[in-house]
Amino acid sequence: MRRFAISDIHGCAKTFKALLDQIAFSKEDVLYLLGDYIDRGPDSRGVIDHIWDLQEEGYQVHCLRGNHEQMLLDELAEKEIWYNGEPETLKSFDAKANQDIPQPYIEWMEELPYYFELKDYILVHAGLNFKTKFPLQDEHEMIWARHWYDDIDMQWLGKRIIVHGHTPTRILVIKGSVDDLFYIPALDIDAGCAFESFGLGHLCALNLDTKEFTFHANIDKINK
Ligand SMILES: [Mn+2]
Repeated sequence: MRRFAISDIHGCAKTFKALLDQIAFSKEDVLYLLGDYIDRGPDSRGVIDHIWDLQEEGYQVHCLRGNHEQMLLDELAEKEIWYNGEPETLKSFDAKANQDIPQPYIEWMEELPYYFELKDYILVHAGLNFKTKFPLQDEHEMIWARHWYDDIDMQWLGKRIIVHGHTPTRILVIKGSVDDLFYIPALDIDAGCAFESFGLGHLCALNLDTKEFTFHANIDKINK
């Protein structure tokens, strides 16, 4: 049994499937997905459909919530008025507006948890708020946090490592982060799949047991 984490697939369904092939993901393995399935890439619906297909076939896939799922839910609940849904995302659902996205997808997003706590890892989309006494209670920061490493409470964290995405990070920086775990017990695995800047444009799988990274270059058409 191997444990993997992948984050920020962002509508890049083909790249997601190719990366799973690359790591030879099997039913013996466990896959944790850290949110942001939708937006930016061309096939948001295809990403969620593939997750559902895998789960139905008996693969062990566990999904967290990202801020892009939250923005969609907030807009539908009329908590946000500025997020109208990206054209490519809506197109993938054959929808003209967020309200037309089929209900099972919305219900699935509503059920997504904010974090997973393993014995050796905390998995979360963006980060944790260590300015509060109870970092596992600030759900807003779990999907939105940036630049929080300086606040990490090493005593609270113990020997655990926080694995997250949300902030696109160049491949070389991601690879180097494993050597810094003593000082910064966190790994950002978002290699900016849907971005074309130098060093980004990859989807990353982290093997949680060996701390090895596998990268796959984006093979989905990027919407500019
Ligand atoms: Mn995000």
